[in-house]
Amino acid sequence: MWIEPCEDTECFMRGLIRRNPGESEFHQAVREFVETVMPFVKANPKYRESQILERMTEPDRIIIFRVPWEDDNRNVRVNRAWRVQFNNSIGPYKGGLRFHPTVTQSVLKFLGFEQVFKNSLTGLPMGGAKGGANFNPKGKSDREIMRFCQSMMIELHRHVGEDTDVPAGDIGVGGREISYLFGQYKRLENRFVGVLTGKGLQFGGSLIRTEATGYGNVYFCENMLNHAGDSLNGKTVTVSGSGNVATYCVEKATLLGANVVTMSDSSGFIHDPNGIDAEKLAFVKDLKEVRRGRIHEYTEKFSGATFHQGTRPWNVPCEVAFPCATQNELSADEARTLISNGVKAISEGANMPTELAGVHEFLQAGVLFGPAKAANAGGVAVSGLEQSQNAQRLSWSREEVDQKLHSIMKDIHEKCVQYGQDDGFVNYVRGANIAGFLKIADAMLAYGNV
Ligand code: NDP
Ligand code: 2IT
Repeated sequence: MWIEPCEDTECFMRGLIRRNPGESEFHQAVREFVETVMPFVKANPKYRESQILERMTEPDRIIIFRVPWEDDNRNVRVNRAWRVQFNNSIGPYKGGLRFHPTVTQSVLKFLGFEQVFKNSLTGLPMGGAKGGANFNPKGKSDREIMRFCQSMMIELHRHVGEDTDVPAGDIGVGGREISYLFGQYKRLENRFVGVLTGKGLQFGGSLIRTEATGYGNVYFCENMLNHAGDSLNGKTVTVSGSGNVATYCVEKATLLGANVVTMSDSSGFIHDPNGIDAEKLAFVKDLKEVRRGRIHEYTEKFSGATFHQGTRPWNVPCEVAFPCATQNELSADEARTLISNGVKAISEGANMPTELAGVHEFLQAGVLFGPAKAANAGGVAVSGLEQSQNAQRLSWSREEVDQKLHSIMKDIHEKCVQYGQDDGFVNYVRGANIAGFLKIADAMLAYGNV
């Protein structure tokens, strides 16, 4: 008997939810994808009849393990860690590690799923994965972080490798954590290879990797605005977050002539109508990276700025918004507020920061909306360039890497336009999803029933 594959999103989602109960973030990421890709699959029998969407939404494997470690008071502590190896059709698994108390299997599955198509869009040979632990790095000493990373790598090293799976940073995992993880991998394997990206410059890291996600997001946004006959120059801009992605997004937007007026952390946001210039941003970098302080301290240093506890920056009028903190940090109500305040473009630095109903609001209102898998692909793209440099045992100059990042973001923009153009309006969500899908789907079909 021939089993008819689902031909509409609701039918498909019923099955997915039944197979993955309770995983709301994963359901959300898949729904956003399937809404735009299903009509394309339906129109192309080779994809539909091979159950390609059913296969693509099932990870290759998930590794779950215990991470025991000792805190500074010699208490034994235990966390849970995962590596979701989602799809390696077009290259070794690649994607970040997140350390945050909200990490669950659902969160890592949504991130791994997005990573597959994001990596495909970069044009580089990278499969998709994500990992992390429900470990809270806040308030931990450097030595506690070191012990945690070393313990995590004792298990993780069996599952990763330069041609197998190459992790990198994400929320709560930056240069310090990557260094501890890399050092431990090297001890365990007695091999010096590019098994992680985002490494220190002394041991195989790439110039511009630290800046790449934030810079790439701004390049993508500038591409969207230029395509619509506009630019960032002179625009009032809001940014959320004050971590790696937010910091370099603020830096590049300011360099392109924008006036960035907000940054945030999980306790609230600061509003500085005079703009967060290079000097103020240097203060934020030191505050968050070195002193590991809170964003409200900004207002003690710079007069004219205000702190808004427990709220997000989306009620501040702006022409361009860059959500760069975390998933679901911009609701449908906040989307409507941004639209009524005249927002022209949204470019997602974080992964899935906009609730799905908010995405629909922006698209209906004709706002330029750069979805995460396109807009924040610059980070993993430069990770891919770090892998190439490691494989060659060479280091490229800052200018060379930045120029490559520029052209990758431009190519991604062009792919989105190619598949998302609709009577003059570009639906970047559809464009990114279909362009990302095609390369993976064609590889999977070539491999047969995998
Ligand atoms: P960081 O850890 O450097 O910074 C995270 C920032 O977001 C901090 O300001 C943090 O505030 C805030 N934040 C984190 N969780 C929450 C939460 N639950 N509610 C409110 N605020 C929160 O991470 P990154 O800058 O690296 O990552 C930010 C986003 O960008 C994530 O969605 C990540 O997946 C995505 N991304 C990162 C890439 C990279 O290369 N690093 C590449 C592509 C995407 P606080 O200090 O209070 O915790
Ligand atoms: O979400 C992401 O793309 C990242 N956290 C970066 C992944 C990477 O491998 O550089």
